[in-house]
Amino acid sequence: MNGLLEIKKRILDDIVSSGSYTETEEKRIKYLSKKGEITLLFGQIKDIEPENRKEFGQFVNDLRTEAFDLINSLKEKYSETSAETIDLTLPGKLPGSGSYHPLNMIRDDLKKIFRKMGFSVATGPEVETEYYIFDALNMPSWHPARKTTDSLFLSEGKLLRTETSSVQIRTMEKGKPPFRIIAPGRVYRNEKENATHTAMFSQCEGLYVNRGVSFSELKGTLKEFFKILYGKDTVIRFRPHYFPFTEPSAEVDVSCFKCKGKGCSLCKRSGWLELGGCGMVHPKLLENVGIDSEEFTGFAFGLGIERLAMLKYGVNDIRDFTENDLRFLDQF
Ligand code: FA5
Repeated sequence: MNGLLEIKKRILDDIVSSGSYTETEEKRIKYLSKKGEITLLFGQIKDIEPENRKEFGQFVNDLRTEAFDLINSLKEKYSETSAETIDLTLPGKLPGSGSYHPLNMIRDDLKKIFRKMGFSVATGPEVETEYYIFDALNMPSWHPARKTTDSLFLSEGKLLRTETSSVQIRTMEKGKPPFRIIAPGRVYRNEKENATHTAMFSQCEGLYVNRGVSFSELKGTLKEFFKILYGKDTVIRFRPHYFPFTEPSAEVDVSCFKCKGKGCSLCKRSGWLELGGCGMVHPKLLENVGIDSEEFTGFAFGLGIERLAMLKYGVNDIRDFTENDLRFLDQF
């Protein structure tokens, strides 16, 4: 037994003296592998006198357990601190960073610019009733603009809003003039999709109602907005148009930022890009919400948010905004 105790002390001292993870592993191989010293001690059991065999076997077994535990705890210690397991020359892993969606960025720009001009932000539901989309917007049941082809109807006479103009009515019926609001939000149309049209897109409605509001204020407001958004050299033009809810009405074009009005593929050689509709609020709308149209006048506009973003970021296909392709989104 004395000899065995010496062997035990030598082995355990040798293991404890390991100074690294690699050295500890070498000791495991030296003592506990198939041909390791402790493993080989088991092979000697058969040579021991029968009366001592049990004691010998127990001793070797305990030695193996002790050596095993010791090696494991040393390995644990070295794997936490050892430089061998941490390669300091590897480049660090940067945390993945997200980016804002370009439509969110342009919406934030819109809100910031119009807030500075005194507009507050209003909202309305995307599921609307025919009253807010048609009747209150001066499109009675016989009106051709009420055709169902580009509206998406739901059950119980409800429909997905086709334009944010419904928020004009919802805002005005809630209070008394003056009103000065913008209403950015999603709209839906039963449309064939292409590079400039999608069935789901966003608009930003604008409404200003007060005493003595004139068309020149509408022009000034939009002119200022586009200059802040696209730069001071931006030129806009108004083309006469028809909307049932404004009179007079116009479409607003912005000089193509890409070719500076000379004509290019983006603006289809016209030098202009159509971004929205606008006009003076039709007196019928004011009357529909109980506002005296002799006393108050107003202007309204509706801008396509995707179109604004296409211009700002030079995006040639509107569908890119909703495809969730990270190669596109990572650029912003
Ligand atoms: C309207 O929706 C009117 N409500 C705008 C308005 C508001 C006029 C207030 C007067 C007063 P329009 O259908 O032209 O108008 O759409 C306005 C803008 O939305 C367009 O100029 C365009 O920028 C954008 N737009 C229209 N249809 C689509 C579409 N399918 N995909 C993407 N953008 C669209």
